[in-house]
Amino acid sequence: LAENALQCLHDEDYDRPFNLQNLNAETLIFTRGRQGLSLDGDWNFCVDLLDTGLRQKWFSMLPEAPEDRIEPWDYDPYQGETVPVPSCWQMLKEKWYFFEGSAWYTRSLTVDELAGGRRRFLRIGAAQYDCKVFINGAFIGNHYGGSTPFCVEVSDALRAGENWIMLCVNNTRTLDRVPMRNTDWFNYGGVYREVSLYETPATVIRGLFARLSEGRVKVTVEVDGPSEAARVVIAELGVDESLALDLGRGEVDLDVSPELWAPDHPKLYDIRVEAGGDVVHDRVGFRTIERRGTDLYLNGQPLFLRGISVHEDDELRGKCTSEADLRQRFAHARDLGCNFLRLAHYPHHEMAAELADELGFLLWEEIPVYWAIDFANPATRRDAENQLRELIRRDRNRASVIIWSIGNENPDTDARLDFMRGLTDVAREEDPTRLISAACLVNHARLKIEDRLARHIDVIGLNEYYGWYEENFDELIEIGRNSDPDRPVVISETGADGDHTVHGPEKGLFSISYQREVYEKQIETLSRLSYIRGISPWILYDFRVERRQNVFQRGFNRKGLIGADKTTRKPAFEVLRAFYEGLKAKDD
Ligand code: GCB
Repeated sequence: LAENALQCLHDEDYDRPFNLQNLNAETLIFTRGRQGLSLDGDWNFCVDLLDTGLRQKWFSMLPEAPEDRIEPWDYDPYQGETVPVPSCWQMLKEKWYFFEGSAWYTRSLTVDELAGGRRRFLRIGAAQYDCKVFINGAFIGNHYGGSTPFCVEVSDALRAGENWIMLCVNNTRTLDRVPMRNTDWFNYGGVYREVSLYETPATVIRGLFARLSEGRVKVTVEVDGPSEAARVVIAELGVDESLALDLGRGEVDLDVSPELWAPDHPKLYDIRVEAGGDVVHDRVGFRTIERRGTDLYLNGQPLFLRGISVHEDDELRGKCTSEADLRQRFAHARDLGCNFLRLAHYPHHEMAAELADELGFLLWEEIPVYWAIDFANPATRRDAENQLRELIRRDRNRASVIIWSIGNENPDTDARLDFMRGLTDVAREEDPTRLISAACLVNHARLKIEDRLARHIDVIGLNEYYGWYEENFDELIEIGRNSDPDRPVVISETGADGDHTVHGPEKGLFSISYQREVYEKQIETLSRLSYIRGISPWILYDFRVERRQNVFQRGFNRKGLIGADKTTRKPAFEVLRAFYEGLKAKDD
Protein backbone atom coordinates (compact mmCIF):
# COMPACT_ATOMS: atom_id res chain seq x y z
CA LEU A 1 0.00 0.00 0.00
CA ALA A 2 2.72 2.39 1.00
CA GLU A 3 4.48 1.68 -2.22
CA ASN A 4 1.35 2.31 -4.25
CA ALA A 5 0.76 5.59 -2.46
CA LEU A 6 4.30 6.64 -3.26
CA GLN A 7 3.83 5.71 -6.87
CA CYS A 8 0.75 7.90 -7.02
CA LEU A 9 2.78 10.85 -5.87
CA HIS A 10 4.86 10.34 -8.96
CA ASP A 11 1.86 10.35 -11.25
CA GLU A 12 2.54 13.76 -12.64
CA ASP A 13 6.20 13.14 -12.96
CA TYR A 14 6.40 9.88 -14.75
CA ASP A 15 5.64 11.23 -18.17
CA ARG A 16 8.05 14.12 -18.06
CA PRO A 17 11.31 12.45 -18.99
CA PHE A 18 9.58 10.75 -21.88
CA ASN A 19 8.68 14.06 -23.45
CA LEU A 20 12.33 15.00 -23.68
CA GLN A 21 13.14 12.44 -26.29
CA ASN A 22 10.65 12.81 -29.09
CA LEU A 23 10.82 10.78 -32.24
CA ASN A 24 9.93 13.09 -35.07
CA ALA A 25 10.40 13.85 -38.76
CA GLU A 26 14.14 14.33 -38.22
CA THR A 27 14.54 10.70 -37.17
CA LEU A 28 12.83 9.20 -40.25
CA ILE A 29 14.96 7.32 -42.75
CA PHE A 30 13.94 6.78 -46.37
CA THR A 31 12.66 3.21 -46.61
CA ARG A 32 11.26 2.73 -50.15
CA GLY A 33 13.24 -0.01 -51.87
CA ARG A 34 14.90 -1.21 -48.68
CA GLN A 35 14.51 -4.79 -47.52
CA GLY A 36 13.48 -4.66 -43.88
CA LEU A 37 12.95 -7.44 -41.39
CA SER A 38 9.24 -7.61 -40.58
CA LEU A 39 8.40 -7.55 -36.88
CA ASP A 40 4.71 -8.07 -37.56
CA GLY A 41 2.98 -11.02 -35.93
CA ASP A 42 2.18 -11.91 -32.35
CA TRP A 43 3.30 -9.58 -29.56
CA ASN A 44 2.55 -9.97 -25.84
CA PHE A 45 -0.17 -7.52 -24.90
CA CYS A 46 -1.85 -5.94 -21.90
CA VAL A 47 -4.21 -2.99 -21.53
CA ASP A 48 -3.25 -0.63 -18.72
CA LEU A 49 -5.92 1.98 -17.98
CA LEU A 50 -4.19 3.39 -14.90
CA ASP A 51 -0.70 3.65 -16.42
CA THR A 52 0.52 1.28 -13.76
CA GLY A 53 3.18 0.04 -16.14
CA LEU A 54 4.90 3.39 -16.33
CA ARG A 55 4.82 3.83 -12.58
CA GLN A 56 5.94 0.28 -11.79
CA LYS A 57 8.37 0.35 -14.70
CA TRP A 58 7.17 -2.85 -16.32
CA PHE A 59 9.63 -2.09 -19.08
CA SER A 60 12.59 -2.68 -16.75
CA MET A 61 11.39 -6.13 -15.64
CA LEU A 62 13.78 -8.89 -16.68
CA PRO A 63 12.56 -11.89 -18.65
CA GLU A 64 13.08 -14.24 -15.73
CA ALA A 65 11.17 -17.42 -15.02
CA PRO A 66 8.31 -16.53 -12.61
CA GLU A 67 9.67 -18.87 -9.93
CA ASP A 68 12.95 -16.93 -9.86
CA ARG A 69 11.35 -13.55 -9.20
CA ILE A 70 11.65 -12.03 -5.76
CA GLU A 71 9.07 -9.21 -6.12
CA PRO A 72 5.36 -9.52 -6.88
CA TRP A 73 4.31 -8.24 -10.28
CA ASP A 74 1.06 -6.94 -11.76
CA TYR A 75 1.87 -7.81 -15.36
CA ASP A 76 4.36 -10.10 -16.96
CA PRO A 77 5.45 -8.62 -20.28
CA TYR A 78 7.00 -11.92 -21.35
CA GLN A 79 4.04 -14.22 -20.83
CA GLY A 80 0.31 -14.27 -21.26
CA GLU A 81 -1.98 -12.87 -23.87
CA THR A 82 -0.76 -12.05 -27.39
CA VAL A 83 -2.27 -9.92 -30.16
CA PRO A 84 -1.27 -9.61 -33.80
CA VAL A 85 0.60 -6.53 -34.98
CA PRO A 86 -0.66 -4.66 -36.92
CA SER A 87 -4.14 -4.45 -35.42
CA CYS A 88 -6.53 -2.15 -33.53
CA TRP A 89 -7.31 -3.55 -30.09
CA GLN A 90 -10.99 -2.55 -30.37
CA MET A 91 -11.44 -5.10 -33.12
CA LEU A 92 -9.89 -7.97 -31.16
CA LYS A 93 -12.11 -8.33 -28.10
CA GLU A 94 -15.47 -6.88 -27.22
CA LYS A 95 -14.22 -5.82 -23.78
CA TRP A 96 -11.59 -3.62 -25.45
CA TYR A 97 -14.11 -1.92 -27.77
CA PHE A 98 -14.23 1.37 -25.86
CA PHE A 99 -10.87 1.02 -24.13
CA GLU A 100 -9.01 4.31 -24.14
CA GLY A 101 -5.65 4.46 -22.41
CA SER A 102 -2.26 2.77 -22.49
CA ALA A 103 -1.51 -0.72 -23.73
CA TRP A 104 1.79 -2.62 -23.70
CA TYR A 105 3.26 -4.61 -26.55
CA THR A 106 6.34 -6.81 -26.03
CA ARG A 107 8.27 -9.13 -28.28
CA SER A 108 11.73 -10.62 -28.46
CA LEU A 109 14.13 -10.09 -31.30
CA THR A 110 17.31 -12.04 -31.86
CA VAL A 111 19.97 -10.28 -33.91
CA ASP A 112 23.57 -10.87 -34.90
CA GLU A 113 26.45 -8.64 -33.93
CA LEU A 114 26.47 -5.52 -36.13
CA ALA A 115 29.45 -5.45 -38.46
CA GLY A 116 31.69 -2.42 -37.79
CA GLY A 117 29.95 0.91 -38.27
CA ARG A 118 26.68 -0.54 -39.57
CA ARG A 119 23.40 0.78 -38.16
CA ARG A 120 19.92 -0.42 -37.32
CA PHE A 121 16.61 1.44 -37.38
CA LEU A 122 13.24 0.37 -36.06
CA ARG A 123 10.32 1.78 -38.07
CA ILE A 124 6.74 1.83 -36.88
CA GLY A 125 4.24 2.57 -39.67
CA ALA A 126 1.75 4.10 -37.23
CA ALA A 127 0.61 3.72 -33.63
CA GLN A 128 -2.40 5.58 -32.28
CA TYR A 129 -1.65 8.07 -30.63
CA ASP A 130 1.51 8.26 -28.61
CA CYS A 131 4.05 5.48 -28.54
CA LYS A 132 6.93 5.05 -26.11
CA VAL A 133 9.71 2.70 -27.18
CA PHE A 134 11.80 0.66 -24.72
CA ILE A 135 14.57 -1.75 -25.62
CA ASN A 136 15.99 -4.16 -23.08
CA GLY A 137 14.51 -2.02 -20.32
CA ALA A 138 15.87 1.32 -21.54
CA PHE A 139 13.61 4.15 -22.68
CA ILE A 140 14.54 5.06 -26.26
CA GLY A 141 12.03 7.75 -27.20
CA ASN A 142 8.40 8.51 -27.88
CA HIS A 143 6.33 9.61 -30.84
CA TYR A 144 3.21 11.73 -30.97
CA GLY A 145 0.71 11.59 -33.80
CA GLY A 146 -1.40 8.57 -34.61
CA SER A 147 -1.11 8.32 -38.40
CA THR A 148 2.45 8.96 -39.48
CA PRO A 149 5.48 6.67 -39.39
CA PHE A 150 8.45 7.11 -37.14
CA CYS A 151 11.92 5.63 -36.87
CA VAL A 152 14.24 5.10 -33.98
CA GLU A 153 17.90 4.29 -34.30
CA VAL A 154 18.63 1.13 -32.32
CA SER A 155 22.25 0.46 -33.36
CA ASP A 156 23.50 0.70 -29.79
CA ALA A 157 20.34 -0.41 -28.02
CA LEU A 158 20.15 -3.87 -29.63
CA ARG A 159 22.83 -6.34 -28.58
CA ALA A 160 23.87 -9.56 -30.29
CA GLY A 161 21.52 -12.35 -29.19
CA GLU A 162 18.07 -11.98 -27.70
CA ASN A 163 16.56 -8.53 -27.12
CA TRP A 164 13.20 -7.33 -25.85
CA ILE A 165 11.26 -4.54 -27.51
CA MET A 166 8.43 -2.95 -25.56
CA LEU A 167 6.00 -0.36 -26.82
CA CYS A 168 3.58 1.57 -24.64
CA VAL A 169 0.83 2.93 -26.90
CA ASN A 170 -1.72 5.39 -25.59
CA ASN A 171 -4.85 6.50 -27.47
CA THR A 172 -6.32 8.81 -24.84
CA ARG A 173 -8.03 11.79 -26.42
CA THR A 174 -6.87 15.03 -24.83
CA LEU A 175 -7.48 18.68 -25.55
CA ASP A 176 -3.89 19.33 -26.62
CA ARG A 177 -3.57 16.52 -29.16
CA VAL A 178 -4.03 16.66 -32.92
CA PRO A 179 -6.90 15.85 -33.28
CA MET A 180 -8.31 16.77 -29.88
CA ARG A 181 -11.13 15.08 -27.97
CA ASN A 182 -13.97 15.40 -30.43
CA THR A 183 -13.88 13.88 -33.90
CA ASP A 184 -16.35 12.30 -36.27
CA TRP A 185 -14.37 9.10 -36.63
CA PHE A 186 -13.64 6.24 -34.27
CA ASN A 187 -10.77 6.54 -31.81
CA TYR A 188 -9.00 3.29 -32.62
CA GLY A 189 -5.91 2.36 -30.62
CA GLY A 190 -2.84 0.25 -31.12
CA VAL A 191 0.06 -0.47 -33.41
CA TYR A 192 -2.06 -0.68 -36.54
CA ARG A 193 0.56 -0.39 -39.29
CA GLU A 194 3.62 -2.53 -40.04
CA VAL A 195 6.73 -2.64 -37.85
CA SER A 196 10.14 -3.36 -39.43
CA LEU A 197 13.82 -3.35 -38.65
CA TYR A 198 16.27 -1.96 -41.22
CA GLU A 199 20.02 -2.41 -41.33
CA THR A 200 22.14 0.18 -43.13
CA PRO A 201 25.78 1.13 -43.63
CA ALA A 202 27.25 3.93 -41.51
CA THR A 203 25.88 6.42 -44.04
CA VAL A 204 22.12 6.30 -44.29
CA ILE A 205 19.91 8.02 -46.85
CA ARG A 206 17.31 9.88 -44.84
CA GLY A 207 15.57 11.77 -47.59
CA LEU A 208 15.00 11.53 -51.33
CA PHE A 209 12.81 14.05 -53.13
CA ALA A 210 12.44 13.69 -56.90
CA ARG A 211 10.07 16.05 -58.74
CA LEU A 212 9.54 18.18 -61.78
CA SER A 213 10.46 21.77 -61.11
CA GLU A 214 10.57 24.52 -63.73
CA GLY A 215 10.61 21.97 -66.54
CA ARG A 216 13.49 19.91 -65.17
CA VAL A 217 13.75 16.87 -62.97
CA LYS A 218 15.18 17.95 -59.65
CA VAL A 219 16.50 15.43 -57.13
CA THR A 220 17.39 16.23 -53.54
CA VAL A 221 19.25 13.72 -51.39
CA GLU A 222 19.74 13.94 -47.63
CA VAL A 223 22.12 11.63 -45.82
CA ASP A 224 23.32 11.11 -42.31
CA GLY A 225 26.89 9.85 -41.94
CA PRO A 226 30.14 10.14 -43.81
CA SER A 227 29.71 10.65 -47.55
CA GLU A 228 30.68 13.46 -49.87
CA ALA A 229 28.69 12.46 -52.90
CA ALA A 230 25.57 10.62 -53.93
CA ARG A 231 24.74 8.90 -57.20
CA VAL A 232 21.36 9.17 -58.90
CA VAL A 233 20.36 6.67 -61.57
CA ILE A 234 17.19 6.84 -63.66
CA ALA A 235 18.12 4.24 -66.27
CA GLU A 236 15.08 4.75 -68.51
CA LEU A 237 15.98 8.43 -68.91
CA GLY A 238 19.69 7.72 -69.35
CA VAL A 239 20.50 9.48 -66.06
CA ASP A 240 23.55 8.44 -64.05
CA GLU A 241 24.72 11.54 -62.19
CA SER A 242 26.86 12.20 -59.21
CA LEU A 243 25.95 15.01 -56.87
CA ALA A 244 28.04 16.62 -54.19
CA LEU A 245 26.80 16.51 -50.61
CA ASP A 246 27.36 19.46 -48.38
CA LEU A 247 26.51 18.96 -44.71
CA GLY A 248 24.65 15.83 -45.73
CA ARG A 249 22.52 17.44 -48.43
CA GLY A 250 22.80 17.72 -52.20
CA GLU A 251 20.62 18.61 -55.14
CA VAL A 252 20.86 18.08 -58.88
CA ASP A 253 18.89 19.43 -61.85
CA LEU A 254 18.63 16.89 -64.63
CA ASP A 255 18.25 18.01 -68.19
CA VAL A 256 15.80 15.31 -69.27
CA SER A 257 12.23 15.27 -70.55
CA PRO A 258 10.30 12.47 -68.90
CA GLU A 259 6.90 11.41 -70.15
CA LEU A 260 4.46 13.15 -67.86
CA TRP A 261 2.44 11.23 -65.30
CA ALA A 262 -1.33 11.77 -65.52
CA PRO A 263 -4.38 9.75 -64.40
CA ASP A 264 -4.84 8.42 -67.93
CA HIS A 265 -1.09 7.80 -68.32
CA PRO A 266 0.36 6.87 -64.92
CA LYS A 267 3.93 6.60 -66.14
CA LEU A 268 6.48 5.89 -63.39
CA TYR A 269 10.28 5.77 -63.55
CA ASP A 270 12.59 3.68 -61.40
CA ILE A 271 15.03 5.85 -59.54
CA ARG A 272 17.99 4.54 -57.59
CA VAL A 273 20.10 6.58 -55.20
CA GLU A 274 23.38 5.51 -53.61
CA ALA A 275 25.48 7.26 -50.99
CA GLY A 276 28.30 5.82 -48.89
CA GLY A 277 27.24 2.26 -49.71
CA ASP A 278 23.59 2.86 -48.83
CA VAL A 279 21.08 2.26 -51.64
CA VAL A 280 17.38 3.12 -51.97
CA HIS A 281 14.95 2.82 -54.86
CA ASP A 282 11.67 4.49 -55.67
CA ARG A 283 9.18 4.59 -58.54
CA VAL A 284 8.38 8.17 -59.34
CA GLY A 285 6.04 9.98 -61.72
CA PHE A 286 6.72 13.50 -62.97
CA ARG A 287 3.94 16.03 -63.50
CA THR A 288 3.02 19.61 -62.69
CA ILE A 289 0.09 20.94 -60.70
CA GLU A 290 -0.73 24.65 -60.64
CA ARG A 291 -3.44 27.09 -59.90
CA ARG A 292 -3.99 30.17 -62.00
CA GLY A 293 -6.79 32.42 -60.88
CA THR A 294 -9.73 30.19 -60.04
CA ASP A 295 -8.46 27.36 -62.26
CA LEU A 296 -6.43 24.23 -61.67
CA TYR A 297 -3.99 22.83 -64.22
CA LEU A 298 -2.39 19.40 -64.40
CA ASN A 299 0.55 19.35 -66.81
CA GLY A 300 -0.75 22.65 -68.19
CA GLN A 301 -4.23 21.23 -68.94
CA PRO A 302 -7.36 22.50 -67.14
CA LEU A 303 -8.39 20.11 -64.41
CA PHE A 304 -11.73 19.32 -62.77
CA LEU A 305 -11.58 17.01 -59.77
CA ARG A 306 -14.22 14.29 -59.94
CA GLY A 307 -13.70 13.08 -56.42
CA ILE A 308 -14.91 11.13 -53.45
CA SER A 309 -13.82 11.40 -49.81
CA VAL A 310 -12.65 8.34 -47.91
CA HIS A 311 -11.74 7.38 -44.36
CA GLU A 312 -9.47 4.53 -43.36
CA ASP A 313 -12.02 2.29 -41.70
CA ASP A 314 -13.16 -1.29 -41.87
CA GLU A 315 -16.00 -3.09 -40.10
CA LEU A 316 -13.70 -5.93 -39.08
CA ARG A 317 -10.19 -4.48 -39.03
CA GLY A 318 -10.85 -0.91 -37.94
CA LYS A 319 -8.12 1.46 -39.07
CA CYS A 320 -5.86 -1.41 -40.05
CA THR A 321 -5.74 -1.65 -43.81
CA SER A 322 -4.47 -4.02 -46.49
CA GLU A 323 -3.54 -3.89 -50.15
CA ALA A 324 -6.73 -5.78 -51.06
CA ASP A 325 -8.82 -3.25 -49.17
CA LEU A 326 -7.11 -0.33 -50.91
CA ARG A 327 -7.45 -1.92 -54.34
CA GLN A 328 -11.16 -2.44 -53.71
CA ARG A 329 -11.46 1.21 -52.71
CA PHE A 330 -9.80 2.39 -55.92
CA ALA A 331 -11.96 0.00 -57.98
CA HIS A 332 -15.08 1.57 -56.46
CA ALA A 333 -13.71 5.05 -57.16
CA ARG A 334 -13.01 3.99 -60.73
CA ASP A 335 -16.60 2.69 -61.14
CA LEU A 336 -17.84 5.99 -59.85
CA GLY A 337 -15.91 7.81 -62.58
CA CYS A 338 -13.50 9.50 -60.16
CA ASN A 339 -10.08 10.90 -60.97
CA PHE A 340 -9.57 12.16 -57.39
CA LEU A 341 -9.84 11.02 -53.77
CA ARG A 342 -9.75 13.08 -50.62
CA LEU A 343 -7.96 10.96 -48.01
CA ALA A 344 -9.66 12.52 -44.97
CA HIS A 345 -8.96 13.58 -42.17
CA TYR A 346 -5.54 12.14 -41.25
CA PRO A 347 -2.67 10.51 -43.14
CA HIS A 348 -3.77 7.17 -44.58
CA HIS A 349 -1.53 4.14 -45.11
CA GLU A 350 1.40 5.00 -47.41
CA MET A 351 0.33 2.20 -49.74
CA ALA A 352 -2.72 4.30 -50.71
CA ALA A 353 -0.55 6.85 -52.52
CA GLU A 354 1.72 4.16 -53.95
CA LEU A 355 -1.31 2.46 -55.53
CA ALA A 356 -2.78 5.78 -56.67
CA ASP A 357 0.52 6.45 -58.48
CA GLU A 358 0.23 3.11 -60.25
CA LEU A 359 -3.48 3.24 -60.99
CA GLY A 360 -3.72 6.90 -61.95
CA PHE A 361 -5.69 8.75 -59.26
CA LEU A 362 -5.10 12.24 -57.88
CA LEU A 363 -5.02 12.60 -54.10
CA TRP A 364 -5.64 15.14 -51.38
CA GLU A 365 -3.72 14.17 -48.23
CA GLU A 366 -4.44 15.70 -44.86
CA ILE A 367 -3.36 16.04 -41.24
CA PRO A 368 -5.92 15.89 -38.41
CA VAL A 369 -6.04 19.60 -37.56
CA TYR A 370 -9.74 19.03 -37.17
CA TRP A 371 -12.34 21.40 -35.65
CA ALA A 372 -11.26 23.31 -32.52
CA ILE A 373 -7.85 22.07 -31.47
CA ASP A 374 -5.70 23.93 -28.93
CA PHE A 375 -4.36 26.50 -31.41
CA ALA A 376 -2.70 28.70 -28.79
CA ASN A 377 -0.69 25.84 -27.29
CA PRO A 378 2.92 25.70 -28.60
CA ALA A 379 3.14 21.93 -27.91
CA THR A 380 0.02 21.32 -30.01
CA ARG A 381 1.52 23.38 -32.78
CA ARG A 382 4.79 21.43 -32.67
CA ASP A 383 2.83 18.21 -32.85
CA ALA A 384 0.78 19.36 -35.89
CA GLU A 385 3.87 20.68 -37.68
CA ASN A 386 5.68 17.42 -37.04
CA GLN A 387 2.77 15.34 -38.38
CA LEU A 388 2.75 17.50 -41.51
CA ARG A 389 6.51 17.10 -42.02
CA GLU A 390 6.31 13.35 -41.51
CA LEU A 391 3.47 13.05 -44.01
CA ILE A 392 5.23 15.17 -46.61
CA ARG A 393 8.57 13.40 -46.21
CA ARG A 394 6.80 10.07 -46.52
CA ASP A 395 4.76 10.89 -49.65
CA ARG A 396 6.40 13.75 -51.52
CA ASN A 397 7.60 11.45 -54.31
CA ARG A 398 4.05 10.38 -55.10
CA ALA A 399 2.84 12.07 -58.30
CA SER A 400 -0.72 11.19 -57.32
CA VAL A 401 -0.61 13.58 -54.35
CA ILE A 402 -1.46 17.08 -55.58
CA ILE A 403 -2.76 18.73 -52.40
CA TRP A 404 -1.57 18.88 -48.79
CA SER A 405 -4.53 19.78 -46.61
CA ILE A 406 -3.67 21.44 -43.34
CA GLY A 407 -7.05 21.46 -41.62
CA ASN A 408 -10.76 20.92 -41.55
CA GLU A 409 -13.47 23.38 -40.43
CA ASN A 410 -11.46 25.27 -37.83
CA PRO A 411 -12.95 28.32 -36.10
CA ASP A 412 -11.55 31.56 -37.52
CA THR A 413 -9.70 32.91 -34.48
CA ASP A 414 -6.41 34.82 -34.40
CA ALA A 415 -4.67 31.88 -32.74
CA ARG A 416 -5.92 29.54 -35.45
CA LEU A 417 -4.82 31.87 -38.23
CA ASP A 418 -1.34 32.10 -36.79
CA PHE A 419 -1.17 28.34 -36.28
CA MET A 420 -2.35 27.62 -39.83
CA ARG A 421 0.04 30.11 -41.37
CA GLY A 422 2.80 28.25 -39.56
CA LEU A 423 1.58 25.06 -41.24
CA THR A 424 1.55 26.66 -44.70
CA ASP A 425 5.18 27.70 -44.10
CA VAL A 426 6.11 24.15 -43.12
CA ALA A 427 4.36 22.66 -46.15
CA ARG A 428 6.02 25.10 -48.56
CA GLU A 429 9.42 24.58 -46.95
CA GLU A 430 9.17 20.79 -47.19
CA ASP A 431 7.59 20.79 -50.65
CA PRO A 432 7.17 23.90 -52.80
CA THR A 433 5.67 21.91 -55.71
CA ARG A 434 2.19 21.08 -54.42
CA LEU A 435 -0.95 23.00 -53.61
CA ILE A 436 -2.10 23.67 -50.08
CA SER A 437 -5.71 23.49 -49.04
CA ALA A 438 -7.99 23.31 -46.00
CA ALA A 439 -11.73 22.94 -45.55
CA CYS A 440 -12.62 26.59 -44.92
CA LEU A 441 -15.64 28.28 -43.45
CA VAL A 442 -18.86 29.74 -44.79
CA ASN A 443 -20.54 32.54 -42.92
CA HIS A 444 -24.06 31.13 -42.85
CA ALA A 445 -25.57 34.39 -41.63
CA ARG A 446 -24.06 36.42 -44.47
CA LEU A 447 -24.18 33.49 -46.92
CA LYS A 448 -20.64 33.94 -48.09
CA ILE A 449 -17.35 32.05 -48.07
CA GLU A 450 -15.60 33.93 -45.30
CA ASP A 451 -12.40 32.66 -43.80
CA ARG A 452 -9.20 34.60 -43.20
CA LEU A 453 -7.19 31.48 -43.98
CA ALA A 454 -8.41 31.43 -47.60
CA ARG A 455 -5.88 33.95 -48.85
CA HIS A 456 -2.95 31.96 -47.46
CA ILE A 457 -3.73 28.68 -49.21
CA ASP A 458 -4.02 27.67 -52.88
CA VAL A 459 -7.32 25.85 -53.00
CA ILE A 460 -10.35 26.72 -50.88
CA GLY A 461 -11.98 23.56 -49.63
CA LEU A 462 -15.62 23.94 -48.72
CA ASN A 463 -17.70 21.48 -46.72
CA GLU A 464 -21.38 22.23 -47.23
CA TYR A 465 -24.34 20.12 -46.26
CA TYR A 466 -27.31 21.75 -47.99
CA GLY A 467 -30.13 19.25 -47.86
CA TRP A 468 -28.82 17.82 -44.62
CA TYR A 469 -27.56 20.15 -41.86
CA GLU A 470 -28.74 23.18 -43.87
CA GLU A 471 -32.14 22.90 -45.47
CA ASN A 472 -32.54 25.60 -48.03
CA PHE A 473 -30.73 24.92 -51.30
CA ASP A 474 -31.41 28.47 -52.48
CA GLU A 475 -28.87 29.57 -49.88
CA LEU A 476 -26.20 27.59 -51.68
CA ILE A 477 -26.92 29.57 -54.84
CA GLU A 478 -26.82 32.72 -52.72
CA ILE A 479 -23.38 31.75 -51.36
CA GLY A 480 -22.31 31.28 -54.95
CA ARG A 481 -23.51 34.77 -55.81
CA ASN A 482 -22.12 36.51 -52.73
CA SER A 483 -18.68 34.95 -52.82
CA ASP A 484 -16.05 36.07 -55.20
CA PRO A 485 -13.10 33.78 -54.56
CA ASP A 486 -9.87 34.63 -56.33
CA ARG A 487 -8.65 31.04 -56.24
CA PRO A 488 -10.09 27.59 -57.00
CA VAL A 489 -12.83 26.20 -54.78
CA VAL A 490 -13.30 22.48 -54.27
CA ILE A 491 -16.40 21.17 -52.50
CA SER A 492 -14.48 18.99 -50.09
CA GLU A 493 -17.63 17.51 -48.51
CA THR A 494 -21.35 17.31 -49.09
CA GLY A 495 -23.79 14.48 -48.50
CA ALA A 496 -26.52 12.94 -46.37
CA ASP A 497 -26.97 9.84 -44.25
CA GLY A 498 -28.80 6.90 -45.81
CA ASP A 499 -29.39 3.69 -43.85
CA HIS A 500 -29.59 0.94 -46.46
CA THR A 501 -30.15 -1.88 -43.96
CA VAL A 502 -33.47 -3.41 -42.91
CA HIS A 503 -33.58 -0.79 -40.14
CA GLY A 504 -33.53 2.13 -42.59
CA PRO A 505 -36.66 4.27 -43.08
CA GLU A 506 -38.61 4.26 -46.37
CA LYS A 507 -38.42 7.99 -46.84
CA GLY A 508 -37.27 11.22 -45.21
CA LEU A 509 -34.08 11.81 -43.25
CA PHE A 510 -31.79 8.76 -43.06
CA SER A 511 -33.53 7.00 -45.96
CA ILE A 512 -31.52 6.08 -49.03
CA SER A 513 -34.16 7.73 -51.22
CA TYR A 514 -33.67 11.04 -49.41
CA GLN A 515 -29.89 10.65 -49.71
CA ARG A 516 -30.35 10.20 -53.46
CA GLU A 517 -32.50 13.36 -53.66
CA VAL A 518 -29.83 15.36 -51.83
CA TYR A 519 -27.22 14.21 -54.36
CA GLU A 520 -29.52 15.15 -57.27
CA LYS A 521 -30.13 18.64 -55.89
CA GLN A 522 -26.49 19.18 -54.95
CA ILE A 523 -25.34 18.27 -58.44
CA GLU A 524 -27.94 20.51 -60.05
CA THR A 525 -26.97 23.43 -57.79
CA LEU A 526 -23.21 23.02 -57.84
CA SER A 527 -23.19 22.75 -61.62
CA ARG A 528 -24.30 26.38 -61.66
CA LEU A 529 -21.39 27.70 -59.56
CA SER A 530 -18.74 28.81 -62.01
CA TYR A 531 -15.65 28.76 -59.76
CA ILE A 532 -15.92 25.20 -58.50
CA ARG A 533 -13.01 23.11 -59.69
CA GLY A 534 -13.96 19.83 -58.14
CA ILE A 535 -16.07 17.98 -55.64
CA SER A 536 -15.39 15.12 -53.24
CA PRO A 537 -18.69 14.23 -51.56
CA TRP A 538 -18.80 12.68 -48.12
CA ILE A 539 -18.11 9.68 -48.32
CA LEU A 540 -17.38 6.41 -50.17
CA TYR A 541 -18.17 3.96 -47.32
CA ASP A 542 -20.19 4.21 -44.10
CA PHE A 543 -17.73 4.34 -41.20
CA ARG A 544 -17.69 3.59 -37.50
CA VAL A 545 -17.92 6.46 -35.02
CA GLU A 546 -18.83 6.63 -31.32
CA ARG A 547 -20.88 9.82 -31.50
CA ARG A 548 -23.57 8.62 -33.96
CA GLN A 549 -26.04 6.57 -31.96
CA ASN A 550 -29.57 7.11 -33.29
CA VAL A 551 -31.59 4.10 -34.43
CA PHE A 552 -30.44 4.44 -38.02
CA GLN A 553 -26.81 5.21 -37.28
CA ARG A 554 -26.13 2.60 -34.55
CA GLY A 555 -22.50 3.67 -34.13
CA PHE A 556 -21.87 4.49 -37.79
CA ASN A 557 -21.86 7.62 -39.90
CA ARG A 558 -24.10 6.49 -42.76
CA LYS A 559 -23.22 9.07 -45.38
CA GLY A 560 -21.48 6.41 -47.45
CA LEU A 561 -22.44 5.84 -51.06
CA ILE A 562 -21.69 2.23 -50.17
CA GLY A 563 -22.46 0.55 -46.84
CA ALA A 564 -19.87 -0.36 -44.21
CA ASP A 565 -19.82 -3.86 -45.75
CA LYS A 566 -18.01 -2.18 -48.70
CA THR A 567 -20.37 -4.00 -51.02
CA THR A 568 -23.92 -2.64 -50.94
CA ARG A 569 -24.29 0.38 -53.19
CA LYS A 570 -26.92 2.93 -52.30
CA PRO A 571 -28.91 4.68 -55.06
CA ALA A 572 -26.92 7.93 -54.65
CA PHE A 573 -23.88 6.06 -55.99
CA GLU A 574 -25.59 5.88 -59.41
CA VAL A 575 -26.50 9.58 -59.30
CA LEU A 576 -22.91 10.66 -58.74
CA ARG A 577 -21.67 8.11 -61.27
CA ALA A 578 -23.99 9.48 -63.96
CA PHE A 579 -22.81 13.03 -63.21
CA TYR A 580 -19.13 12.07 -63.44
CA GLU A 581 -19.68 10.05 -66.61
CA GLY A 582 -21.29 13.14 -68.15
CA LEU A 583 -18.31 15.30 -67.15
CA LYS A 584 -15.89 12.75 -68.56
CA ALA A 585 -17.80 12.62 -71.84
CA LYS A 586 -17.57 16.43 -72.10
CA ASP A 587 -13.81 16.28 -71.46
CA ASP A 588 -13.24 13.67 -74.18
C1 GCB B 1 -18.05 17.28 -41.58
C2 GCB B 1 -16.77 16.69 -41.12
C3 GCB B 1 -16.74 15.18 -41.21
C4 GCB B 1 -18.08 14.61 -40.75
C5 GCB B 1 -19.18 15.14 -41.63
C6 GCB B 1 -20.58 14.69 -41.18
O1 GCB B 1 -18.13 18.43 -41.91
O2 GCB B 1 -15.67 17.23 -41.77
O3 GCB B 1 -15.70 14.69 -40.44
O4 GCB B 1 -18.08 13.22 -40.74
O5 GCB B 1 -19.17 16.54 -41.62
O6 GCB B 1 -20.99 13.61 -41.54
O7 GCB B 1 -21.19 15.44 -40.43
